[in-house]
Amino acid sequence: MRNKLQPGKIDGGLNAAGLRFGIVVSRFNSFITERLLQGAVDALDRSGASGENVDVVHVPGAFELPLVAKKLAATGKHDALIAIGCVLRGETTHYDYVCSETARGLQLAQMDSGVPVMFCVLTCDTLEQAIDRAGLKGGNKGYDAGIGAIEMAQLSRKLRATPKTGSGLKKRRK
Ligand code: INI
Repeated sequence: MRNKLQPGKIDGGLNAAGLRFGIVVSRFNSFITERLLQGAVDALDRSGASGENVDVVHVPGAFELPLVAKKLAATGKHDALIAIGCVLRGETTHYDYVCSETARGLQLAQMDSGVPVMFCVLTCDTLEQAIDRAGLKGGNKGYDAGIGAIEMAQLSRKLRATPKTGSGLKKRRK
């Protein structure tokens, strides 16, 4: 049975023209993160973004991504941010702390600021797993994050709070 009611839909499109993006990239495991960056920039470029509307900031490691994402969001210059990193499991528990704090910090940055932050941080057991996701068998997760950033940027613009009309609070004529 088909419903008679047709709900209104709010979707984010995939046209990046006129949208502004910030990309934060970790230098740690740069062999991987620079390929993810290329993928993200490729997605924005193919979707109509222009160079002057895309800022790229490098940080030492994944752990530093959240603070810079938060600071970028506070500038108010970007419609969406992309955080790029690659954490590889080592012999100690360091990996777990870096992964969890990076994810938590990036989520806090987007929730506190209201600016979408794409989580493009690979968390892999092996270098091979990371390579697969940075342009090989698993595609390029940077490209995917770029496309996601466009959709979230569009959605954010559409869902921006606007003052209600017809509230009856008209300005009194002098
Ligand atoms: N940073 C990463 O981005 N990836 C890693 O795999 C990694 N490992 O394995 O140690 C890593 N560590 C550095 C960390 O992000 C900070 O830069 C460092 O602890 C200084 O705060």
